[in-house]
Amino acid sequence: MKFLGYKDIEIFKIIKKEQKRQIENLELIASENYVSKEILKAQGSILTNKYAEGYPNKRYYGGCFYVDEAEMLAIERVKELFGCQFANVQAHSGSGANMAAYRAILKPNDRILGMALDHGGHLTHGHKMSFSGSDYEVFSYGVDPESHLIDYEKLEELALSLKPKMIIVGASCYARAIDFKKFGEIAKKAGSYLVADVAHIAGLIAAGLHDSPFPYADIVTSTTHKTLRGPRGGLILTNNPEIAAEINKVVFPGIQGGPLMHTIAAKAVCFYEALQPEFKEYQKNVIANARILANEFIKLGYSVVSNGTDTHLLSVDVKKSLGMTGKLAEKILDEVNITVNKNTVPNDPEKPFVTSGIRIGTPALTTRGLAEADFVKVAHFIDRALKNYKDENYLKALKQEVKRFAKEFKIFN
Ligand code: DSN
Repeated sequence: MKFLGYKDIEIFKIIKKEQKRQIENLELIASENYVSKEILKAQGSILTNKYAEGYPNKRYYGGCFYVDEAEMLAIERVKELFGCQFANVQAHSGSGANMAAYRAILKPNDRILGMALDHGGHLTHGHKMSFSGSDYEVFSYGVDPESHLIDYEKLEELALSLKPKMIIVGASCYARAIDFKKFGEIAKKAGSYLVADVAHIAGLIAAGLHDSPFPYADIVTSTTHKTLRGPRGGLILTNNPEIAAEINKVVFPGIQGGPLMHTIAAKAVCFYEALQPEFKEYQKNVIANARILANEFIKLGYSVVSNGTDTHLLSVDVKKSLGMTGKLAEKILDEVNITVNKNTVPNDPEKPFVTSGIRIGTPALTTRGLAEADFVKVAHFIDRALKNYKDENYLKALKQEVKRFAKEFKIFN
């Protein structure tokens, strides 16, 4: 392939290789997706040239009329999507959105209660290696060791005895529906703010297929690139005007400078797409496909965390099932063009870089048009790779089989 007209051939060759990988691999990372051509176009647009520190109609730069229109459109659309009154769409990422949410309602060293990382929580929910673990006094809740469901009774006990200033609900590896109403009741009894980080399930909520954290949460944060299928970025929502004003101050000038206007325009396209009826059909398929995948793994004798899923992801305990680590399973699957990530399982004896499990999500492949019968095939590809990994020739042949299968599905439809 010649790169006619390109000066920086090195980087465009790398992009081409990544494009090939995305076409020839089965992408099962639960937090990834394939965006539409229109989102790519907005993200790659000349809006990247514009500085716009501040907010629409209150900027520190001239020439912001058109980017103001883009940001206001993004705000109106996301408010409609999640049924709330205030939105900040400038957060560059989910972690930044969480930092802004916390700073809007907490002071340094305030007490917070979040889900433990090895139970499915997120680094920014109080892990000691993240800003959240060093800026605040952190306690954690988790899941029941048998059912792997959030232990609401224990959570309530902890909340009532600790009286944290904030409880954070949300997870990056929890396959079951979250009871936001119950979290709201517990937070109210404990006198705590409730922040919901819905990054993983935002698309399901937007489609009405998972309960909304509103009206229970004081603040809702999310990324825009997972089930929501938008550009890489963050957002923050609330119904409280005082908290909204604080959030805006914390995002800019508190922790960020100029907003990424090209990304904000791409977020507006994402919210437009998520408001269309087809988006609900897509999310229904995401859940149906995750269910079929979980059932197939159970039929094949695997130990699936929480014994199934209500969402877009599932977690397979490969240590319990096959005696191998999540790290090894991820590597074997990489060799046959199947992309997953190693992930801790509840009370994992292994470190987060090794783990006993793999996390598998259906958003990206559902976007490519795989249906339930295709996901049964995907489960069998994974099973065959993990059970035959010592046979190099077997893996080589399987890789070709997976590649042929993947190429049947376009990344743009
Ligand atoms: N890294 C994201 C995920 O994969 O779930 C969470 O930030």
